[in-house]
Amino acid sequence: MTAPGPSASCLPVPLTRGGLLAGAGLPPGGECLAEGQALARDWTVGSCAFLREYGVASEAEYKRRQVQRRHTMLHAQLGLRDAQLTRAAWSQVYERCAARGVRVDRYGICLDWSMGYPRDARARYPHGTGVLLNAEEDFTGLTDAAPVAPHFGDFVLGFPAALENTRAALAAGATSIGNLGQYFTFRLRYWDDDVATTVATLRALGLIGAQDTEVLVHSNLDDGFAAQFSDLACALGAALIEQYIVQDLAGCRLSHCYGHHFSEPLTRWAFHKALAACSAHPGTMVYGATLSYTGNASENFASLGGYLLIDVLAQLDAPSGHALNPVPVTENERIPDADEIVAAQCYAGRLIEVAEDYRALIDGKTATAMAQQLLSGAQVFRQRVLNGLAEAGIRTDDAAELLLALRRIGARRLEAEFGPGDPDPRAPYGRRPQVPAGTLSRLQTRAEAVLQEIDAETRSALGASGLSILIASTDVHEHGKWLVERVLHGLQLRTLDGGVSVDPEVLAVQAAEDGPDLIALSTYNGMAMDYYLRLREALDARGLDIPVAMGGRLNQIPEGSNTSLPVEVGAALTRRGALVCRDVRDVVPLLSRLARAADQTHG
Ligand code: B12
Repeated sequence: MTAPGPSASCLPVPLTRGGLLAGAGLPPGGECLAEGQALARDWTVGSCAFLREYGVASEAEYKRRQVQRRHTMLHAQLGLRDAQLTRAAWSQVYERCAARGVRVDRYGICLDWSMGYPRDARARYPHGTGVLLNAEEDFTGLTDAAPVAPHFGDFVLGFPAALENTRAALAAGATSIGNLGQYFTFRLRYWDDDVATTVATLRALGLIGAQDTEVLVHSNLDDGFAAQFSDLACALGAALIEQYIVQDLAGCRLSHCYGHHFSEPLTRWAFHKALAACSAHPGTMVYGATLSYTGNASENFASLGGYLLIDVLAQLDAPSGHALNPVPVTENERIPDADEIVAAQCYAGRLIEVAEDYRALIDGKTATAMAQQLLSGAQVFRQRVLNGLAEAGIRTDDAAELLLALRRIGARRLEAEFGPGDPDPRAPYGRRPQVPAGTLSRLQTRAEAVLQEIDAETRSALGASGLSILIASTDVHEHGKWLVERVLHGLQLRTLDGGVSVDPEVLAVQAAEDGPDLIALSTYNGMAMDYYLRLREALDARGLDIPVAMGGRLNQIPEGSNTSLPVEVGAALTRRGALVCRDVRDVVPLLSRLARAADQTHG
């Protein structure tokens, strides 16, 4: 693979039109939408097994029908690297669940992230763990394999290949296409043309909006800004802003998903109520609370049962058309296989049957009050963001300008500038969250617990060491980075922010400029070895012998693998000189060693 040259590093942009749209050359949003609309003459929703089986024009129609019948729908996430294996799983999972009396209503396809690159350039870029569909027939091959609603959720909208992937998904009978949430946060490695990404996304939205058939534009809030806000009112506010862009400006129907980061029952239920109250169209799916999977399979069943019960009760209370996603309990260990998906779906089928009996035990008043708080905070956030952007000179009636400005500002800054919470210098982003997001508060608690375990002598030696650490994450996963930062701050160490989804060559440039004593990397995307070797090469080229600590998911998809299953590379990384960390605590002895070595050199 020969990837194009390194990208420029991302510095905070000034909140002015010049700063936010610098170097953009962005065409008007209306023009991009019109280009997509014109393509609707040639590209329309095709047939698929699901539409034929249920005699519906779209999944939205099916969803409304199921809501009327009070049928709780189920979503399964599929995607092995090999298209044939995915096709086999597509029919097997459906049939095996049906044999147990459980109907899987929809499948989300985990496309590989390299599907986001333009098709003709794809081979030159890195790839990940998902399935690659290179031709239109690959899409139809899947959607004809079983009568399950096809959901092309990831790596379609929000990427440079948005238009070509949307055309293929529509032709294969998909009437739910996403994932707009990814537009705001995901950066494909070695791809920095956010204007091309914006234009392609708007053209795809134009094509979707011009269909005679009802097509849902899907956005997973947790893939977007929701994972990063400390205030859930901002997460709901982001949904309202997306509604304004997608529905009011682009003329499409928007459908949201949430769930990964909603691990507490109360906020999960309240968020559902609030979202249902402000959504005009059926929701796509409620994602499993995957962050709560921290144990082995048996232990994770408790988490599965916990969030799923809330989701079923929430649907009985306020049916929103969302299908529920029982995530297989092995998810934190590896990408689940068909057996594990079937087991989780059957578990959910039984839970749906028994949930009704729990309804009388639940007093929804607290959740209703929190939902109200979320709704009012979200409205404030939406209005403040739009006013703030207008004041900065952004045309808020132009979808292209709005999208690009939001993406370039980022969640943290949006919350800091426009969040509904009162200013509070002790809060993560300078504002007291109205409804705190559990993810960040749990990470904070974890960091405090780690700090408490460190003895006073080590603390004072590290505090006095003057060491500086450059911290970065190799991909969109940033909680590991956040946790490490919190621990290092607690130890009074100097941290340098290397960013999220940063290319190795860019990180090496920053290391050359800042001269850190250690580079701390958090990685999750199945390319730990590839990334490390590229970083080492780039550091060597600059004559830098900086140690590199790595934590997160230390695995790698072997070149030429078609199973998509990454293999563990921790021991190989150690042999190549990386400092492998299995736990955030592991960084402490490393730093102590560095501090002692620095002492000896200077003393
Ligand atoms: C949250 C999450 C997400 C969020 C990330 C939000 C965000 N802004 O960070 C979202 C929803 C966006 C997401 C997206 C994706 N995800 Co994800 N995600 C997870 C999840 C649930 C948790 C990971 C996490 O943050 N853990 C919290 C940290 C703090 O805890 P920890 O991981 O145990 O880390 C400990 C140590 O390792 C250490 N540590 C971590 N980093 C470092 C660094 C240093 C220096 C040190 C010292 C220590 C250290 O600190 C922790 C405490 O000790 C995992 C599954 C799971 N339950 O683990 C999947 C997982 C990591 N994701 C996965 C995948 C495949 C994806 C997607 C490709 C899916 C898709 N189709 O879109 C995309 C990523 C695309 C891309 N371009 O990279 C896979 C990775 C597969 C693999 N490599 O084996 C996993 C394992 C799920 C799975 N089984 O399929 N994801």
